[in-house]
Amino acid sequence: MNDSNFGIRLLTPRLPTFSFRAGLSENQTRSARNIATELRRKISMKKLRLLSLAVAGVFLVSSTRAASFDDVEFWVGSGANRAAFVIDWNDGKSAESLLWGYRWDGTATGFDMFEAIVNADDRLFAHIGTYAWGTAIQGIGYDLNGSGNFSVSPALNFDAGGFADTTNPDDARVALDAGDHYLEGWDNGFWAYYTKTDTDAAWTSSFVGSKDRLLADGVWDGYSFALNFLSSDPSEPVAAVVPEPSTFALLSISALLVTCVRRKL
Ligand SMILES: [Ca+2]
Repeated sequence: MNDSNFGIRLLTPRLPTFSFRAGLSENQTRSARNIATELRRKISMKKLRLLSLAVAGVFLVSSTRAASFDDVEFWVGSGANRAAFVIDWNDGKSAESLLWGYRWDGTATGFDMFEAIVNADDRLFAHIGTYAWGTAIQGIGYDLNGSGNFSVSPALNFDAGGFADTTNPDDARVALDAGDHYLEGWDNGFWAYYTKTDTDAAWTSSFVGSKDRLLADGVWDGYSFALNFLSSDPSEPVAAVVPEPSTFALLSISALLVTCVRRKL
């Protein structure tokens, strides 16, 4: 690590480290400086917000309901351990924030959970970038209106699991269907990574990237899009739903059942 990176790390101790690893381009260095400036501003704003919350706290406690594991409808994986996973686009489209669940045995990282959920949910898409310093989550999309169609412009070739892996992030990339979620960040924003130890804990900005985050039973991971590098905790999510079987699939199953019954006769 060189001196300038070290300085940025000191200024931004709670931001994901993958933003600040070695080999930064000029744009990335500029982005990192922007983050540091915004963080200083954010800390002042955060103090004001905390003060407001403290004053209004007695009213907030009774009206705020946090989502729990019981709210999860879309579970991915199997095993004795459970983690909850939230994505908050902060884009004004309802629902902005969605919830999934992940089960596993043995060892799993935050990225394992992210990868498994994107692969399992046909409505969820991710644009990642594999760099010498690590993996960046550049863009995340969701077929919010459930049309069965999802694409972005400038185009990306998503694989069968819903992943595109390129080192060409573009802040201007949008979902072609205006009813869908898609946000990508590099120069003007980023997907902020949050974690919490259990349902009732407060969200905190992750100290590490998702590949270095070891999951434990009961934890929560969340991604919240930070436009202009102004990050905010993931807001209370709505459960992502498991897609209904399509009419075609139902007809195929019916035909199969009829065939089986006939063969028995
Ligand atoms: Ca759509």
